[in-house]
Amino acid sequence: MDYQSLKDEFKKAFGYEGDRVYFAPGRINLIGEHTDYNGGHVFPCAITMGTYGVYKAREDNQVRVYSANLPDAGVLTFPIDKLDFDKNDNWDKFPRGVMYEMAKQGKTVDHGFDLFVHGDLPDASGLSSSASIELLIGNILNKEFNWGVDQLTLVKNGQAVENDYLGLNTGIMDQFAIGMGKKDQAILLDTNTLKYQYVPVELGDNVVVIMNTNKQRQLTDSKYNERRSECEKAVALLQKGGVDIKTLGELSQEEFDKEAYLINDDTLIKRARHAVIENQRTLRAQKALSAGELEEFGKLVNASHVSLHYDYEVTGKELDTLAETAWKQPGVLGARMTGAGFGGCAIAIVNKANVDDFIKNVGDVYKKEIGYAASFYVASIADGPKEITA
Ligand code: GAF
Repeated sequence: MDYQSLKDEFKKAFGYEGDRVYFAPGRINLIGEHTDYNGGHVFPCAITMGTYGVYKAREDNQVRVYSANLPDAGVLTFPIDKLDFDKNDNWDKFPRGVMYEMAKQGKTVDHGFDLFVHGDLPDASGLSSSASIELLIGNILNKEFNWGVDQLTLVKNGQAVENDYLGLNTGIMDQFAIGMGKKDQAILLDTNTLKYQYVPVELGDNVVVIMNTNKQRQLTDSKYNERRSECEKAVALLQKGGVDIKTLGELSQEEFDKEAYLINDDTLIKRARHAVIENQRTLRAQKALSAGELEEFGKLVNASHVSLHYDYEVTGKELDTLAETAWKQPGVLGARMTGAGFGGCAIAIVNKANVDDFIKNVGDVYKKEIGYAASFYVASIADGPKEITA
């Protein structure tokens, strides 16, 4: 989306010119799924698809927001000092939540503003449209109101919006990937310590293809919270048996195999096994990628999907159809679901020469098996939030 058309859209929504244009990316996760709330490693990157925002200060105390993605909601208005969570809120829960959580740190606004947003991330697709809007708004307000806070503060604030304001027990991966994103780099993040390193994504003749199931999101939030509490129960049982850990990310596979009997519940053992082995697999995958061992990297990506299918049980027919069909195509190094699962998107690493056939073949099989079409996009790995100029 270009600068001028965003400014034009602002004018159409509010009837006068907006001032500045900003952008925050979405994200894909290469590997390390459902490890971030288990103290493990994740390996995501920001992408060029994301959310744009056009800002204009107001002289009164009203905030007015309009989303081109949700035109039926119209212009939503709230005063700068009425930020409490209201379950009837529309998408303005995001600006209100960002402002509510930042106010806890003394970062407030002293006048209202108009904000137009337009995202090119497919809605509820597992590419983190929520974290994208949280970081977009955090960065806009940081700049416009001279808060002077660093990106990590805005990242943690985005997570606080999810956890404390909206009541979703997500980890920090999405906000971190978006806030700290760097062009052509993935981020290996240790969610226990928040230590991280940038890792060049050098895939040779291959590209990352995003495959969207287009599945309507159902029960994702409650299932997500259920998985998280299953892992917490497994940790509590290990602790009760004398294992000295706070999170599953602290265990090696050997240690886990030795102590798993203490969990004494088949479902909880499976959940914990995924979290432990996926964490180790993520470290191996980063090493393989950095060493240029792309086939090994692809195999680990596939193994991640298998574990998310059998042990974590968050894939479902749509994501399985995409990944399993992708594995059979020529020129494919690996494929797996990305994000929370239960729908949303998968990724595949595909040789450039095979991409057109890949999209056609996987698309045909998906339509036949599932009854509606999947969508495909070639991903480009992008920088984090920024201001856009003409
Ligand atoms: C969602 C969450 F928001 C992340 O924190 C992470 O847990 C992911 O699901 C699964 O890896 O995107």
